Formats: sequence, structure tokens, C-alpha cells
Amino acid sequence: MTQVVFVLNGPNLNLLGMREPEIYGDDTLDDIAGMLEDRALDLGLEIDMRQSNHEGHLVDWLHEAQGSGARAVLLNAGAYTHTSVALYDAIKAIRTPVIEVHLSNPHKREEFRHKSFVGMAALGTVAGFGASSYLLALEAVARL
Ligand code: CA2
Repeated sequence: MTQVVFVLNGPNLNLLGMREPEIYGDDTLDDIAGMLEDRALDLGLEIDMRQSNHEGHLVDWLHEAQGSGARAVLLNAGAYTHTSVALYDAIKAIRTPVIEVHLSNPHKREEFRHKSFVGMAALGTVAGFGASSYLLALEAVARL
């Protein structure tokens, strides 16, 4: 049976490709889903891509990843990355490996983006490579 990789995206990432292309690039979230699905096919994996502007949805989906036996989670929690103890606790509470993903490199940006509750609980982080951050994180999953 093909193993499923959850790709969870947080607040405002539904606007990707429409605003601030100099920071986040031209690709929409649908474009990124397409790229991931193509690569996943080669790797024998399946992608379940989701986006929500609500913190609790991301928490529920992390629980669902564990409950459904997903292979791993790629998590771009958007701004919740820097604020959410609930996401920290949820990642700690599940055994499913979680990889933190960012389009930009938060460490090159404002001070408030330097702290990551997600990064403190995740297995690893890929950041700063635009849409390729997601692809690199998927490659990492295939090597786990
Ligand atoms: O670089 C990333 O992937 C971020 O997770 C993006 C978040 C930001 O708060 C994190 O610090 C780093 C912001 C996502 C907002 O996405 C937008 C997309 C297009 C236009 C405006 C916002």
C-alpha cells in the first residue's frame, strides 16, 4: 500500500502566488501540490495536501496523521510557527515524523520569526528554498 505524506499549510498560505512574490515566489499552493504529487509518484509516496487559517485544524490534522498511519508530515505552519505551543504539543504527542518547511528563511527576517515552536518539536527543518523547500523535505521523508 502506498504511504501517505500529509502536507499541512497554515494561515495565509492560500494567498501564495498572489502577493509578495519577492518573498514567497510565484508558485501557488496548487502549483506546489502538483510538483509534490509528481515527485511523490517517483518515490512511491502519496500526497495529502491541506491548508487552513485556523490553528485547531492544524492540530486536528497532526492527530489524524498519526491515527491514519501517515508516513510523515510536512508542516508549514505559517505565522503559527512562531507562536503556537498547541502545535509544539501536538507534534510532541504524535510518533509520526514531522518536518518543518518554510518558503523563506525566517532567520534572515524579523527577530520575531527567529523563534520556532514547530522547529523545537520537529524532526528537522527545510527553509529558504521557495517551493523547493517542500520538494527537499519530501526527499528527506523518502530517506527516513
Ligand atoms: O516562509 C514561510 O514559509 C513562512 O512560513 C511563511 C509565513 C511566515 O509567517 C513565516 O514566518 C514563514 C507567512 C505565510 C503568508 O503567506 C503569504 C503568501 C502570499 C502573500 C502573503 C502572505
